[in-house]
Amino acid sequence: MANSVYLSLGTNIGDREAQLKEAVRLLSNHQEIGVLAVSSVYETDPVGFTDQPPFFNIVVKAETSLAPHELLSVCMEIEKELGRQRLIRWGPRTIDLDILLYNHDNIKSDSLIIPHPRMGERAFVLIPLAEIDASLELPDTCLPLEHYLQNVQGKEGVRLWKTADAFYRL
Ligand code: PH2
Ligand code: MG
Ligand code: MG
Repeated sequence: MANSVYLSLGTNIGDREAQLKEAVRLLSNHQEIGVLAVSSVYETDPVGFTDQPPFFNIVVKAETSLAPHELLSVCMEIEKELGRQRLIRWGPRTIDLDILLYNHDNIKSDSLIIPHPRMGERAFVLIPLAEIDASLELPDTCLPLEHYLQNVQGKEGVRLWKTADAFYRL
């Protein structure tokens, strides 16, 4: 499974912890995905559309033999399995799985952009991502994660809720 990927998971309706766990379990059960690391769980203030409940967010590091679009399909299947309904863009969801990074690749198609176009401005992505691998660099700008972490707004809206050890055992 030659490709290294990072995924962002978020949820703000239903049993948030159970849904995160189930999504990680479904990822790790997939034949062509191996989960390598799971961050702590953070409770985060909603960004974008702010009139909605707080989120739980995590980042997952995985290896995969799937191509980027195949991985996207698996993410969307898991969202469906967990009962996601797409009602409002950036609105409440039982689970959202976004591909952040796929190797050091830059990918642009109608259905998929990697690195995730908003990851550099989202503290709820950067903080759990840095917990797993602080030495990453974003492939589009070739700037280190540290650069984004120093400049990002809203870090106070990202609060540790449960440590990685207590949340999920690999
Ligand atoms: N996801 C969004 C929009 N806003 N805010 C937080 N805190 N966490 C998210 O996962 C999130 C969001 C769109 O996917
Ligand atoms: Mg998203
Ligand atoms: Mg999404």
